[in-house]
Amino acid sequence: QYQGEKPFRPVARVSAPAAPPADRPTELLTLTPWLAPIVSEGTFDPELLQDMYQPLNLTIGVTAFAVGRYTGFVRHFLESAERFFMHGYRVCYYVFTDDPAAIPRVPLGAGRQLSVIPVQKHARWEEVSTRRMETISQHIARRAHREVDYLFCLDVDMVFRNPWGPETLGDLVAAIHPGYYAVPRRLFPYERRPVSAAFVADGEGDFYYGGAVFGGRVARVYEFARGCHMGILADKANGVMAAWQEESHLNRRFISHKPSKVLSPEYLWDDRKPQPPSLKLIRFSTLDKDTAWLRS
Ligand code: 2GW
Ligand code: MN
Repeated sequence: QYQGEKPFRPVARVSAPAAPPADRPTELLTLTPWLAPIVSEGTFDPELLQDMYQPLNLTIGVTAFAVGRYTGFVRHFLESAERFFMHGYRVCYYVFTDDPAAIPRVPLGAGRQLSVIPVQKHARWEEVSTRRMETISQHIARRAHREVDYLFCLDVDMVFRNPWGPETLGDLVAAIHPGYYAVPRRLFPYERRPVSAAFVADGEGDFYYGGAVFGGRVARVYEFARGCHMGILADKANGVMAAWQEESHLNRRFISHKPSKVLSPEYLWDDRKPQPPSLKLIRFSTLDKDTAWLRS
């Protein structure tokens, strides 16, 4: 079992060649092979969506975990969400933390509320992120299923920079990982050991999704998170930790339970990467954080 430091994931640099090689388009697909839309700027009509979704009077939930030093991200996360996330909709933020007193009371717009939910702090860093699947599914079963229609589960070390609206709503929603949207499938960092429940064989897989963004109808998110949690538990019983923890399990599950909507890297970017020309808008992005300090 892996016991050491979390390995630093090298940031894949997107070089900008004068002309892209013919076999590697820089434009993203707009439809998956199973005909789910891949959402990016220009693929939807915001006014039409507004007219369709506003009358439904939906409530959108957000989960974010802020354990240990990650409480320091909450203010920026919430303030930016207030500016850009689901403007004009009812929103419930669920912030899970080991230190409720450290969560800032950010002023929220009308119809938007914050719930701070205490969780224990796990000693091992792998547990902090892998336990999220368990906590999310329990929270949906106990409470969120009554309070929200859709739920997004997001990393907290990120900020919103541009509007995130009803174009993101779907039964089961995944986001393409910013490091792998232009990478051939054989290089995707899936879990490759058959001993793991997250195992992905060569030739399997569609996209490499990020663990930092997933969501959908609350009942579907329940099933999804629970399924991932079961895989994580099975691995734990076998003394296995998947290559990228719950992100590996999420990727495994999205192969057999295809997302009905896929978000382009506009919705899951990383400030440590230069913005490629094919990406028109960055809506939600990982901050360039001091990884060593955060995890010490
Ligand atoms: C995570 C790793 C090592 C040490 C601490 C933590 C940690 C994470 C923590 O101390 N406190 C905490 O609240 N978290 C939460 O887990 C927080 O919400 C954070 O955004 C999330 C994922 O951890 P993070 O952001 O440090 O990991 P990344 O940005 O490398 O995330 C990718 O890989 C993860 C698996 O290791 C997850 O799948 C994540 O969803 C991915 O984006
Ligand atoms: Mn993160």
